[in-house]
Amino acid sequence: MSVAHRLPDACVADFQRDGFLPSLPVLPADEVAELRRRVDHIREELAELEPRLYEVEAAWSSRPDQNVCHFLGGWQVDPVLHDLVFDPRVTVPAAQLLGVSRLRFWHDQVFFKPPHHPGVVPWHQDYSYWTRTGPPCHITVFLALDATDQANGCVEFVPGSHHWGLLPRVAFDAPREALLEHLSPAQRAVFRPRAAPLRAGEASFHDCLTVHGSAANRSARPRCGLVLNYMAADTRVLDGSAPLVRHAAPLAEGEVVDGPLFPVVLGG
Ligand SMILES: O=C(O)CCC(=O)C(=O)O
Repeated sequence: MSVAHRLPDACVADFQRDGFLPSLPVLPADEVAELRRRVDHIREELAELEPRLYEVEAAWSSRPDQNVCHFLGGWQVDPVLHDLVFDPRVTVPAAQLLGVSRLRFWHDQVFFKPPHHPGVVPWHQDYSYWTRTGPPCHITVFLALDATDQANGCVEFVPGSHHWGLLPRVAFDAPREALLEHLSPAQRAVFRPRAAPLRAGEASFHDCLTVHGSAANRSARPRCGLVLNYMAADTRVLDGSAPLVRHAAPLAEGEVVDGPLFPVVLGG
């Protein structure tokens, strides 16, 4: 793996201990501004672009005043979002933290909270939505396209929760605390979320089993996050009953997740 963009060993140790790396500078201001414009464009044209995306969150479509704007597959409609998927400033630290030499793209997501908006992202584990692929060796990169803090609902992580095993899946529009009823008393006792504020252009990285979520945007500022999800290149299909994402060719159970929508982005 190239030496450029590699993280110090201490960052990897923190990630392994906590299940997340809270912030890493990734992109300069001009590139963030360009991405932000492009995400805004997709949001403005969402109705027209929807058929080319993987998914627009149904809970948001039906109640946009209550739920966070969330969609997947922007990399399929915008060339700058597309190229970011392969960018070593993202892929090198992601592979290093995941502990793999070959990294595969899974999908992208946008989470947008307008100013003064009540939408939350309930506590959840990403892998609870991804159990059709496995074993769990996936990582999420949350790239802030706006500065995020507790006032506008930055992401918060529960340190050590990546060691808790798989918890039940929570609906996107569930109450923020819905997951808590599924925790053991011991897990609840150490449930101490840590906010991960970011400057625009910084990213957090988290393990697919790390419990995380975010509060409402109480500020006058928008909060836009572009999320890139990756997995070990040898991740397999565990349920071949339907394509893994819209537009993907069907893959049989047991096959390696492969194809043009799931490119190997590092390690050939
Ligand atoms: O935007 C948020 O607050 C949540 C993001 C998230 O769930 C993720 O990055 O996996």
